[in-house]
Amino acid sequence: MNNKFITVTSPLLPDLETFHGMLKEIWESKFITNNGSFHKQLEKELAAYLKVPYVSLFTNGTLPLITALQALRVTGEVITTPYSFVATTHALWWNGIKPVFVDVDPNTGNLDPDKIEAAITPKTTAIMPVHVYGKPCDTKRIQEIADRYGLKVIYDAAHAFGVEVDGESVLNAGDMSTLSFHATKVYNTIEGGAMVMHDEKTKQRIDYLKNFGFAGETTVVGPGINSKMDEVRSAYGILNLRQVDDAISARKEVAIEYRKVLRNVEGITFFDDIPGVKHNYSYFPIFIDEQKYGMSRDDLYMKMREAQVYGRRYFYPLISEFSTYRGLESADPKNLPNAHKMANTVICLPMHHALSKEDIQRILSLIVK
Ligand code: T4K
Repeated sequence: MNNKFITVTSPLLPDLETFHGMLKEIWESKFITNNGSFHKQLEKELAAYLKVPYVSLFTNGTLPLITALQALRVTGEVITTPYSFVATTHALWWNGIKPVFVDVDPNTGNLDPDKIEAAITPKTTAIMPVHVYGKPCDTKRIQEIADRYGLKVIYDAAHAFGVEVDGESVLNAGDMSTLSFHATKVYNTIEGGAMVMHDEKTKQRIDYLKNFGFAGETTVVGPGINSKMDEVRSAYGILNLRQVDDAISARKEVAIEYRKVLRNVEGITFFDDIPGVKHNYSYFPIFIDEQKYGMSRDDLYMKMREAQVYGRRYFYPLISEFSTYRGLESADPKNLPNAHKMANTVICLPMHHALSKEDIQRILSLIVK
């Protein structure tokens, strides 16, 4: 039996020799951070690749969320989803903002637009949805609600690198979108992230804010933070951008193989591609109906682990179940039935560019009985 570990993801790595060449340039220039030439180049190349007007690079995907809330002066209460990675809600907490959890649509896992209005109070200032697993939110309906109530919209697009709807980047929705370039993401800069904005003035303001608020050697325009990306990771990012399309194509092949087999397994469901959407295949979540499948999610999860296949239960437990948040009125499980059901039944199967046909068969053989 093949006992090689199969992990939920594996990072896309640039060619080492080419990277060495770029490191040599950095060493020679001695310019290793603070808006250097590779940083500038990567911001430009990313904006072109992602089909967005402006990109500001960050040192991870959490700080652009925190900074976006600061920049838009969001206060009071923000409507958000419990079905995400904790960083989404932590960004609110770090700004002294009260998260108000709204349930998700079981067909997408994203914030259910039908349930947003009932959660709006006089203290609500913004909506912070997540394109979970890279599946686009209903951005049109969310914007309509935001416009009606005068709310800001910040998308946590950590999973939505390169996702398009009818040829338009999903990152252009709302007031701002944020990305994560963590090692576990479709596109990575080891640690890293970015903010996408619509106009030059906002880009300028964000660039000041991520550099302590400095607008010149002696001018500080606001209480900024340090969340800059350095030259080494910018260079790495430039190289990874050249191979990300191939990585996404390889991921798509994995999704095709999984779907072909799992479609016939009673009690297992998954998301299909949505017509008109360019997906990035960042995750492959399956949902287990214990009654129909004849085994619980956790038993299957453990069975896979024992066979060295490490899926992950993204996103279990729900954010609303963590001690920081579970005292909130909106964290009551009765308010979040769909999110709870998803969190209690999900396993994200291994999904990355380097999975072989043999790996895929090994994973599927553990699920198909
Ligand atoms: N918003 C959303 C919706 C997010 O999902 C995230 C991050 C953020 C915001 C915040 O963005 P960042 O500040 O992180 O940029 C991971 C990631 O750390 C996190 O970035 C990600 N979401 C979250 C969903 O997953 P873990 O704790 O599951 O990662 P870990 O270390 O267990 O890695 C999973 C597997 O990946 C390992 O079993 C093996 C493989 N791996 C991992 C690393 C780090 C590698 O092969 N090489 C590696 O270097 O959190």
